[in-house]
Amino acid sequence: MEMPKVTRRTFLKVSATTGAAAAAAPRLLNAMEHELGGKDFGPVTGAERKAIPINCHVCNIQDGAIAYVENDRVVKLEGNPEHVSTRGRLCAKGNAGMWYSYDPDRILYPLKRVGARGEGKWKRITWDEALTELAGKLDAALKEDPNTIMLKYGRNRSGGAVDRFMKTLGSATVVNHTSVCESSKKIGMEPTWGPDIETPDFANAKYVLNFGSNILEAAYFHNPLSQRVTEGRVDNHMKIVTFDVRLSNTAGFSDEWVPVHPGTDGAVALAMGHVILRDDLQDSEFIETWTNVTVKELKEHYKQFTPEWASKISGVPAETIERIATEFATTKPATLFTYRGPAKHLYGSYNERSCMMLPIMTGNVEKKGGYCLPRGMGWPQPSPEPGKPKKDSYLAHPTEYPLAGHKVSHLVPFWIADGKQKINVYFTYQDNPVYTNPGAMAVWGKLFKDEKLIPYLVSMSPFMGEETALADLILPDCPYLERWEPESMPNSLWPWLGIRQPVHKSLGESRENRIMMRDIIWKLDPDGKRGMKQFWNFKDGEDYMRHHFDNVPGLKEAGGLNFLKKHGVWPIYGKLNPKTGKVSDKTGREIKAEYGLFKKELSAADMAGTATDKNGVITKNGKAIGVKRNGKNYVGFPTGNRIINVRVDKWAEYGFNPMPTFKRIPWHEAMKDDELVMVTFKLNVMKQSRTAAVKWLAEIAHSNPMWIGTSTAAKLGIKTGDLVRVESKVGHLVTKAYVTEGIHPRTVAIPTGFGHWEYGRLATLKLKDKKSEASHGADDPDLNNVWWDDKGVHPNNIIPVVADPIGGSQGWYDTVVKVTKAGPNDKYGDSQGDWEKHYAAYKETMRYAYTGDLHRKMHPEMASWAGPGSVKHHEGGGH
Ligand SMILES: Nc1nc2c(c(=O)[nH]1)N[C@H]1C(S)=C(S)[C@@H](COP(=O)(O)OP(=O)(O)OC[C@H]3O[C@@H](n4cnc5c(=O)[nH]c(N)nc54)[C@H](O)[C@@H]3O)O[C@H]1N2
Ligand SMILES: Nc1nc2c(c(=O)[nH]1)N[C@H]1C(S)=C(S)[C@@H](COP(=O)(O)OP(=O)(O)OC[C@H]3O[C@@H](n4cnc5c(=O)[nH]c(N)nc54)[C@H](O)[C@@H]3O)O[C@H]1N2
Ligand SMILES: [Mo]
Repeated sequence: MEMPKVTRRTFLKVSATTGAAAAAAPRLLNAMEHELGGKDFGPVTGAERKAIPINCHVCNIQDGAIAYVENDRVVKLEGNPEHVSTRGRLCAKGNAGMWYSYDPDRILYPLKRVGARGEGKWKRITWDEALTELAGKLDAALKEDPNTIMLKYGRNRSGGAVDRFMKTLGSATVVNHTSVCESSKKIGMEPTWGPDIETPDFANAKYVLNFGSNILEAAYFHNPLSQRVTEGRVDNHMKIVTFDVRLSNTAGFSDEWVPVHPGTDGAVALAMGHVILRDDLQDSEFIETWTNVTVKELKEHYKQFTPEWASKISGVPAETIERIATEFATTKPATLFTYRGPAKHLYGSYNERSCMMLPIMTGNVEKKGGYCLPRGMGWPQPSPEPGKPKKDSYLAHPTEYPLAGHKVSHLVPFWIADGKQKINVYFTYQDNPVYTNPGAMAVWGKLFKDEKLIPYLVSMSPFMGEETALADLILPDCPYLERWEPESMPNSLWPWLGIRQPVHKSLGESRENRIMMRDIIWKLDPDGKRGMKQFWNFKDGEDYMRHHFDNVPGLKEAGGLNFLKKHGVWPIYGKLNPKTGKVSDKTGREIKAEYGLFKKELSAADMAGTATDKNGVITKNGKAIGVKRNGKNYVGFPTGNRIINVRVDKWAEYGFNPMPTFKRIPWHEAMKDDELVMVTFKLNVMKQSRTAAVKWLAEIAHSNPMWIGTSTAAKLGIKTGDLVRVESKVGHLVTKAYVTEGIHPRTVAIPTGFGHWEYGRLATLKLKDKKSEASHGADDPDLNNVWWDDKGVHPNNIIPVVADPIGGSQGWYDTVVKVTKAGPNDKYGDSQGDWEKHYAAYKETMRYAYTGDLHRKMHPEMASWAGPGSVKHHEGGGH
């Protein structure tokens, strides 16, 4: 039996934007289905135990899981052994996911604010009262301008429902959280090869370069990828080299940890490229065939990036750069992985592109053990679908950041304060910028307390997070174990579709997101006369899901949604061996993943009605669908010209360097001897703010001392456990020190996910407080067993906004600080940010935008660029 094919159409979708397209999915192997027989009973309750497959949503990896339920209560969560990406394994967070449901401070009823914003005084109201009040506000806003209705979402996995809701209202004011997440990585990758992420084939690689991703603890896909890293190391003697400012657990698991000065990965990667090209170790055929530059041009361009130059900037010895570059280029197959380390800086997009050039110039793309395109699947949306809003929104598409396709959400409060756009109703959904964004309470808290700027704040949330606590109206959403959602993640070489389904009855009066949004629309348009109701004709969440899944080719024949309800994932490629991770058919023969997706040939039917231009680009109905190379018609890469763009002409239009390059962070260059760079990082058992109330995780990690290097600490007279004062240009905090050899001497690092001032009694350690009358029926006796009294310190108040002028990303790892021993008036947990100073930082960062004066200063070459096609090779080399 052969492996189900990833068809060309699937690949196109996978690689195109995240927009939902119909899935043309692999053929299902019915024969491989497992029939579960018999019944299971809980040893304690004696009740029947049901096993319900879902996709996890404690963080955002969406691992395949199984919920075991007795008497309508979840007793255990485990990995789904049929899931081809996560293969029966779930991380610590995933195992603790039922505490999202059973959080004793969970919000179970609609709440209306009665005190001042943030005062914590609420009145329980009925759903009808809540919807009537909200509909009144929406009506008024719609009369003025639909764009005055804003929705900002964070971890949105609603499968298109949130966007549908806003389109139904006719508003384009939809903002996400991607600019505080990884957007400059995406913006570096997309114009280069199409998709916004890679799937490194660790299991089959011989050599791995990891720039700033904590694969084993965080990163996208840490569970599926860490399994493959382990396989590669154990079964394949793979070597892995990790560049990080600190000794993360991934760095510790690597063969080599190379500490870099924050923000300088791009320079190191360029210098490695220099060595590879200088020594003729590149894959010339791949470059000439599949990129838009010649080897000659590339060699010429990379001449300036010498290891000595990069060494001065990054602190990585030139010999190390030489050696690792040579090892990487001469060990095949090899791959690269990056995450937020290189990307979360002023010029993060440049860094990402410089890194991804390494697997490209060595021809490791889409090879077994190489740097592979992501594989995922889409699903159709129910029809009819609402059209695009009539007017665009500044907040969603700020003109100063034309290349930042994933938005610049962290500057939104300043833009609202500056009057760039008027807001009447602000919806928040799975988002907590008051805690998770730069400036935190000092910026977002100030915005939300201002009733002139935000007249009406509605939170759809099951939890009293820092943002929800400032709302006027709270609509109790269902946590992930109580709702229907479609899912797919390109987290292995095997594309899949999955679902979440309610595994127990929703608690209290909570309503799952798509039903809550449907009810809002129904209230606004009860008889359908406004034309809104037609888009929300769903009986319930399951009914909505049938529109997604019952007509997907392949899945349809297997049973559509019913198949997914039973298995949680589709397709089931074959029998998974949990020990080896291998998939085999009935006869025991291995089913292998496919490679070389860009080299799939277009069929005669595909070619019908196409035109091929002088560069070989094949278009059909005005859309590029492939590229002709060496007489063959290939599908190519999902870019505009179907090849890899080493030179991104679009960037030159706005005065950015279209070639792989590096720019220093000017304020890092000007750092004084007593200044350090503060970075933050994620711990394996915490997920930003969302895990705040999960008691099993809090018991493992509840505080976050600041890492500081041994020699640096010695100079400052600081020992582990000492109180330290950390001061940035926008504020200061007081925390404890953890002295370690495992960090670059010019860097300090604080884990995020701690120091809550809202999010219930456990997160805030206000254990003696009474529970709110609007929360859970039964209290949790474990709240009396909390033995720790340190909740940690949250760093975000003292982190200023920085926006990558290209990718729009927040420069989380750019903050310059001064660290001293705490003084007599400093108290542990102090954390002060100042709106005026944050505002000044916002003004400053916008000067780097392509319209700003610092852009012209940083890119003096701008004037001499004649635009696309006639690019001169400047930059790099020492400034
Ligand atoms: N356990 C857990 N897992 C998670 C999450 C979580 O909160 N907790 N969050 C999920 C989300 S939303 C995301 S976006 C991903 C993020 O996944 P990652 O990007 O892997 O995690 P981060 O901790 O953000 O940063 C990665 C590393 O970058 C390092 N670093 C900082 N500055 C630099 C630099 O200039 N150069 C280099 N080379 N390294 C640097 C940090 O020390 C850190 O170890 O993780 C996802 N998975
Ligand atoms: N200092 C620093 N800050 C960072 C980062 C960093 O590296 N350093 N990393 C950033 C990254 S990578 C990211 S992605 C962002 C994440 O930022 P956010 O998306 O704002 O944060 P989360 O904590 O994932 O979740 C936000 C809120 O969603 C709500 N929520 C949780 N589950 C549900 C649910 O089922 N339904 C509804 N309706 N609401 C729910 C909770 O109230 C929670 O507070 O944070 C960023 N913040
Ligand atoms: Mo993220």
